[in-house]
Amino acid sequence: MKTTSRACSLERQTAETQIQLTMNLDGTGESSISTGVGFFDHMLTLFAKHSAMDLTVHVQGDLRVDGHHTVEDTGIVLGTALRTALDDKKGIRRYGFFTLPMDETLATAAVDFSGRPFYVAQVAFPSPKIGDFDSELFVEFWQAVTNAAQMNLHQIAHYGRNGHHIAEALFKATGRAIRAAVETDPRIHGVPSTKGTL
Ligand SMILES: [Mn+2]
Repeated sequence: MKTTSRACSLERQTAETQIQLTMNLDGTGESSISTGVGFFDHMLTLFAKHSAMDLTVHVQGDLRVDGHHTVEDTGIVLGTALRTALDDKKGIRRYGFFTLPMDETLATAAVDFSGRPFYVAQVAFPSPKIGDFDSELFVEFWQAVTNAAQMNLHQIAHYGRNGHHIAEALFKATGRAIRAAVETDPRIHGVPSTKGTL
C-alpha cells in the first residue's frame, strides 16, 4: 500500500516467513529492525542510517530451518518497497555510487534505478559464518533486493580480511549509493531518461 509520496508500508506472508516493512525515503535514518538474525539486524540498521531512510522491518521466519528464507524474503520486500516508494521515479538523480573504507576493508557500490534488474557482486568472505549469519546469504539478499526493486546494482569488495567488515562496508556503501540515487534533483522535473520512462 502506498501512503505518502515517497513512503510505503508492505506486508508479505508465506508458509516460511511473515514480514512487515515500512519505508520512508525522505527520512532521517531512524529504524526499528527485528528479523531474529542478530547480524542481519545490525546490517539493516546501518543500511537505514546510511541511506537516511526511515525503515521498520519485523520478520518472523522459519529460523529452525536456517536463515535463508528470512534473509531472502526480507530482500524481496525491501526491494518491492524501494520500487513502490519511488513510484514513477520523476525528479530523482537515478544513479548513485559510493566507495567506503572500514579499517582494512575497501568496498564500492554503484546503483542505477533503471527498471532493469541486474546484480553483479565481486565479493568473497573469508569464513562461512559472520556471527549467526551465513556469509552466502549476503548475495542472496542483494540479488532479491535488486530483482524486486528492478535496479542495477554492482558491489565490489576491493580488499579486506574480516567478514564482518566486508559485509558492513558493503551495506553502508550500498545505503549511501541508494541515498544518492533516490535523492530529488531540483533541475530535473520529469523522468531522468531520454526514453521518458524507467
Ligand atoms: Mn559492526
